[in-house]
Amino acid sequence: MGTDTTATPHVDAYPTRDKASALTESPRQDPVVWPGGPPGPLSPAELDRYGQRGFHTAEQLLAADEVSAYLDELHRLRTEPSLRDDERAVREPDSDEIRSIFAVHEISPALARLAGDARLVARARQILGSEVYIHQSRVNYKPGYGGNGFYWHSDFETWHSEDGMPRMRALSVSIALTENLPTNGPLMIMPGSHRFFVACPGSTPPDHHRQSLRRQEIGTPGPAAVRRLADRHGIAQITGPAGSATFFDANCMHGSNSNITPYERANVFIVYNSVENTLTEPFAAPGRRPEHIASRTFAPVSSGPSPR
Ligand code: 6CS
Ligand code: FE
Repeated sequence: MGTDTTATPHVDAYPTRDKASALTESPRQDPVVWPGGPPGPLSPAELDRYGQRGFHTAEQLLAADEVSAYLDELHRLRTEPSLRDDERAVREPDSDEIRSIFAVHEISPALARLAGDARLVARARQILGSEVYIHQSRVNYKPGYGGNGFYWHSDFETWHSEDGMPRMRALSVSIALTENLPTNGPLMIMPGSHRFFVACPGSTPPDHHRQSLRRQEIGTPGPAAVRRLADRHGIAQITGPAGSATFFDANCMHGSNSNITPYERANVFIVYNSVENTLTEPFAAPGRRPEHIASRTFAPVSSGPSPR
């Protein structure tokens, strides 16, 4: 099921980078919780709070035995010889350590089961108001003793610019497979920042992902915008026990610090996009990114066993 770009004009609702007339901040033009979705496990109050803050944490969504099995799989993948020179494995900018592995739901049958788990998919469908497909999956290893962080950014700004994602109708689920402490580089989100689109400076170089996934510069907001958002929204640290799952809107301003503690922070991220929001052509980049980063297979996820 492709996208006929001749029929639908390539309307850029969120100009940024070299398409932005000024480094402005503009109001979100899309719902956060989309209407028309199937019923699901989130209560009206939880949906309302997600709409306001841009994220929701389901504490200990996975049982301890599931966490242990998935963490073993992450450790296996990190040393898997066949991934050694695979472009889906992204290394740290200043070492040979693996920083992330993309398309893990295609590499690992165990992580494919996680990506199709009804406890995740049911919540995504409920929030996005439609069937969903997997736009991206990845493991972010943040080993102890110096695992690097991720500077402030909106995922949607990148997915819009570089992947051609038209509207804000996607979300990420960050599944903690180790305890996320205040000290070991947890995800930080500015609550409510998802309601504003921040245009970023610069223009996207060819094959930008080769740089941006190691240390992102283009596609990050300027210091004044970061200061304005932080002063207005504050910064929430997403901490919690292993097994917790945080659902966050594609446009949340978020980032994470490096991890110099001895306690690794290993999370799996699954990105669900609405089947009504499939990728077109990049809005501010010279070409498409590879499909292991931005899937162009738009078949709806068929979710697995019913939520526990
Ligand atoms: O470019 C991307 O798609 C990735 N970059 C970051 C920093 N977060 C989202 C995603 O993994
Ligand atoms: Fe991100």
